Amino acid sequence: MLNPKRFLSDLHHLRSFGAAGVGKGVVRPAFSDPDIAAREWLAARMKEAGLEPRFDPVGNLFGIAGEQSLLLGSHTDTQPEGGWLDGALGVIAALEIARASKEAGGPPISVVSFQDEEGRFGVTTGSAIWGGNTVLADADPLTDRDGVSFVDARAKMAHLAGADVSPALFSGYVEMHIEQGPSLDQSGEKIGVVDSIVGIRDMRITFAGQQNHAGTTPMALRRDAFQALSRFNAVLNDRFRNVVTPQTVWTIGHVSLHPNASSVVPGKVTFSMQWRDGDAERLRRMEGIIRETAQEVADGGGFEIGFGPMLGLEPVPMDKGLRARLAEAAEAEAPGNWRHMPSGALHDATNVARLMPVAMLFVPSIGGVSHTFDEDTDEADLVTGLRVLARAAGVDVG
Ligand code: HGY
Ligand code: MN
Ligand code: MN
Repeated sequence: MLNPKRFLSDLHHLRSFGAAGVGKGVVRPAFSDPDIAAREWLAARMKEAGLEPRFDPVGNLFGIAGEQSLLLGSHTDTQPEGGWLDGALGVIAALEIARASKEAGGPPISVVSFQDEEGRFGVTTGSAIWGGNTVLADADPLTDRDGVSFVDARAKMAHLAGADVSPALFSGYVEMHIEQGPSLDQSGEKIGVVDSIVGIRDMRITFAGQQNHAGTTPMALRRDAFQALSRFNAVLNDRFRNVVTPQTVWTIGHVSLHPNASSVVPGKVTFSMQWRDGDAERLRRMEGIIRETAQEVADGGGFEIGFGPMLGLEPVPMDKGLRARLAEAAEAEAPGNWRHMPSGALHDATNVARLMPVAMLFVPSIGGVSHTFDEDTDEADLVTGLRVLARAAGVDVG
């Protein structure tokens, strides 16, 4: 039978791999020692549950229940500073449901923890490769913010890696996740049934000017890379106003300034430029504005400009049939207290949608925060999510 205590205990145990910060923080980036240790623990737990654990060549870990099984899961890697639930919730809920179903002689449920969903190297790298949104040859040269390549990082898991896992084993994919935003927390609703996942674009931009002495170089003669970034950001925000909706988001989240010293006019800046929206055409228009603005800033101040490879995923609707099953289960567990909603965060489900029908459900995030040590959800809400997912998967909830 579905065992919420065992589910919560496994979820807390997973947090012990990379536990950090105050509260329930975790530092477990893809291919770090805690990430690999967590995956080895999870593989053992899958085996105990009667599943066949298999790592694929990029570190995605599957627990296979048999052919034509429903696949449940998410990811167990974290952001450089993350919470205990982002990804982990969907994987451990999947484990509990697969285990309970086996014990009760229910339908076969398989489990997955995708690798590098948080994009240390790309955008949802492990599932993007499995789903065919990118190919290994293109992913291998991608580097993290310290210059480590994907191919070198995944070599750390070579002793675990096996053959590709065929998507033909699975009939569909359902991912439970924390919302990571404010909607459910503010409304007091317990479940979000996702109707679509937004699209994303992500690239690195470089402005190269002239590194020089911060005391002797007159302001008019400077080619200061920080000033270029600052100007680019201000002009961009202004130009986006006519194009975006209240749901559109864009972020400069990583900045590397060279040489990053108080008495040196910075000669070079490389930064991440990311934007997300549910409309692929709007994403395209925003790309045009970004490239044009960056070029104008560069030309106006005498900077060399560099654009890195553009990574991205298209907006994806969820499968109607699986959505209906989740909606029915949500109504049974939280009558009148759930909603349909889009996902503003990216998820592995986007990539898996190329292979099979997919759907997602959300539980509330306290204060609407995630990608921070402060991320949390009431345990009662986690259990409601577990029960909705189990019901939708056809597993006895007791
Ligand atoms: O950034 C995202 O949306 C996800 O958490 N990878
Ligand atoms: Mn996640
Ligand atoms: Mn995340």
